[in-house]
Amino acid sequence: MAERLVGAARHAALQGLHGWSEADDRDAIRKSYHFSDFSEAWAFLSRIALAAEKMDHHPEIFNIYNRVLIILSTHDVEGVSERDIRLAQIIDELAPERDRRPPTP
Ligand code: H2B
Repeated sequence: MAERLVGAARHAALQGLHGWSEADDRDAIRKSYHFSDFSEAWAFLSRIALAAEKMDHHPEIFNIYNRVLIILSTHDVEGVSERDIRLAQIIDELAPERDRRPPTP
């Protein structure tokens, strides 16, 4: 059974991630990505899907064309657990360079 991450352990876990932030409206973490087109965005999502199935932990995914928003939480604890941190790390490894918007000219 997962445990909800709180206090110092939660702080340390979030510090170890790259570009993830706390959701405003609930206990969850979120990160947005920006790709060059829909095809690249969907390839990323396909890889996330395989990783999520493998660990039996599934992100909330929102996609508009080349933009992707991922939200992670653990239903059982109604909050963030180590499982979310692990999946966030895996997702970061899948697209390390794609988490920022390209600079505007
Ligand atoms: N995904 C997420 N994000 N949170 C969960 O608590 C969760 C999940 N639970 N995927 C899993 C599946 C659970 O429902 C199954 C029964 O293992």
